[in-house]
Amino acid sequence: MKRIVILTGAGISKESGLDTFRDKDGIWSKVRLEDVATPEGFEADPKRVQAFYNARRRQLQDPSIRPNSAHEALAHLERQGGHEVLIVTQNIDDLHERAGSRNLIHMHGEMLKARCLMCGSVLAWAEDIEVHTPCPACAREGGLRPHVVWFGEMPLGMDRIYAELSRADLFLSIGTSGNVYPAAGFVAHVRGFGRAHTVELNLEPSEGASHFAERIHGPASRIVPDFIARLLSEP
Ligand code: BJW
Repeated sequence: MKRIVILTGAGISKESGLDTFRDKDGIWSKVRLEDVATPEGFEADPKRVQAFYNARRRQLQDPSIRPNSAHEALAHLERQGGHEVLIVTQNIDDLHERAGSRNLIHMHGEMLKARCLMCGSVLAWAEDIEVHTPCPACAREGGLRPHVVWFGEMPLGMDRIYAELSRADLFLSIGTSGNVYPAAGFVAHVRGFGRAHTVELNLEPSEGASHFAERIHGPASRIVPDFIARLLSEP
């Protein structure tokens, strides 16, 4: 039985039809991250930020957007029960859940949740949020925002994530460019304990590729199922 921690990023959802951030045609080639992914951007123009997330929330709920074989392989690994599996995803989509993964931390939040800045409630949310949409919990207007983690904000679940990284036997990093901290530093944290095997599975070498003991490059829908099949066939 291995303790496996799996970090995922936008690349795992690319073949499901969701854009990555830093690829040539990615989200940051169309909008400035300072405008839509910082608390300062939200304060300056909440309407623009809400419109950006409203569009992505609607896209996520389009029937064409479905988990792909990489999400499914990770869910299969957890269901098999032979290993302790934790997925730490930077993604705000719900494709891991839809594939069947249950032990999951959304460190950058969730697109299908809203948070009220007035009363602190976190609510399931599938509709558009307008600037004056009242909070269903406290009825006040102007405080609802996407439940996502912007630059300069503290990612979620960090205590549990670092505890699990410290105990891991195997660390996989899938579909992430290694540009954004603290996630980009997880591999160094794991290696600091000197016991876990570390593997990068990405379309191309990431920023931090040299920190991984093993590197496998190609589309997630192919390399992740192959890797999981190999793992499950080990004695
Ligand atoms: C495929 C594929 C296929 C394509 N198959 N692969 C200097 C040093 C250290 C830290 C910092 C620093 N300066 C600033 C910081 C902190 C900052 C940071 O990291 N900045 C960097 C730019 C340097 N980080 C933060 O602010 C974080 N908070 C924090 O540090 O808190 C501590 C703290 C707080 C306050 C005060 C002091 C300390 C918060 C980061 C929040 C990130 N938020 C976003 C947007 C919100 C969610 C959303 O709208 O979706 O999260 S940014 C965006 O980047 C999103 C992602 O989750 C995140 C990571 O992107 P990801 O997943 O890696 O995507 P890409 O596009 O970059 O890469 C995709 C990869 O897939 C590529 O490699 C492709 O090749 C590959 N790929 N197709 C397999 N088919």
